[in-house]
Amino acid sequence: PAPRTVLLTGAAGGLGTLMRNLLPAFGYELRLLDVRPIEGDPDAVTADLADRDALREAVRGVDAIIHLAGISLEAPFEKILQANIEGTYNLYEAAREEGVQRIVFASSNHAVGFTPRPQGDDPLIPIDTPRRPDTFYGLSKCFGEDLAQLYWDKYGLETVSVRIGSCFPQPTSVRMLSVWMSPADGARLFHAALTAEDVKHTVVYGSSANTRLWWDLSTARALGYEPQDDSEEFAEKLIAEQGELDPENVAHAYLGGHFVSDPPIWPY
Ligand code: NAI
Ligand code: 15L
Repeated sequence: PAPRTVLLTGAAGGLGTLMRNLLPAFGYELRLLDVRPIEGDPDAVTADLADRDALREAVRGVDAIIHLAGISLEAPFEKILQANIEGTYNLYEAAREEGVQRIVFASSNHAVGFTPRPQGDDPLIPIDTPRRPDTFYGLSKCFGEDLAQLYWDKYGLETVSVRIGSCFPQPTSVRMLSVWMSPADGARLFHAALTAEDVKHTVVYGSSANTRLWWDLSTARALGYEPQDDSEEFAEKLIAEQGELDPENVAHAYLGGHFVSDPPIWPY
């Protein structure tokens, strides 16, 4: 049967807020979790991914989990280790112990961020391109994908790992014209990932049907995902403001954009 009750971790964040507004229309009952309190939902769970007892209670009885919680940008390794690596492990253990059948894992394009972006007539980047994380953050997403594979092979717990591009209300850079996923397409993709049959561990790129797309959406489409949006309507304005991507600029040369070259700035 299709999942109905879904735990949404990271529900207070940017993507979590978009999804908690969009996913109920697909028929889901969401249980929300975040380390930050969520106003307006008295049933929301305020808990850290480090709190194993709280996770076990939060996953009990849900049909599936959308796992968004964690640090979403580069940060010191120790912080990434705790929130993204140990935190994701703790969540998978809780899911295994409580018999949850499926997780949709928010991976990231930064798991393959050091892959040169296609230029000219280059082919789209396939889903099985070697992983080339561009940050400790991207490395933690590689860990999450491998953890998902292990829990499928060993325990039969299914995951769809979504290497999200940039999911924001609108694209705000020329790079995002290639990697943008509209919130509406994000909800469509999460719905497909929750309902497709027999996914085992499937890895997909998450973006809209952008004219300037850099990667291959076929594994996402195989789940039943049909993107409806294209960033091209924003292209003229963004290119007028920012110029075309410069192949000589290292921050424009790879899938991960400026993540490959940013000096370490630690926001946390
Ligand atoms: P965000 O930073 O706005 O939200 C993350 C949420 O996780 C925050 O509300 C934060 O309080 C919570 N969180 C952090 N550490 C936690 C912990 N130890 N325990 C419980 N909650 C914790 O990030 P955003 O943009 O909403 O991204 C959500 C997920 O999607 C992240 O895993 C991110 O890596 C991934 N992603 C997002 C992309 C995007 O375009 N928004 C692109 C690629 C991946
Ligand atoms: C990510 O993984 C980040 O979580 C998000 O904030 C964006 O920076 C996105 O990648 C991106 O590559 O634009």
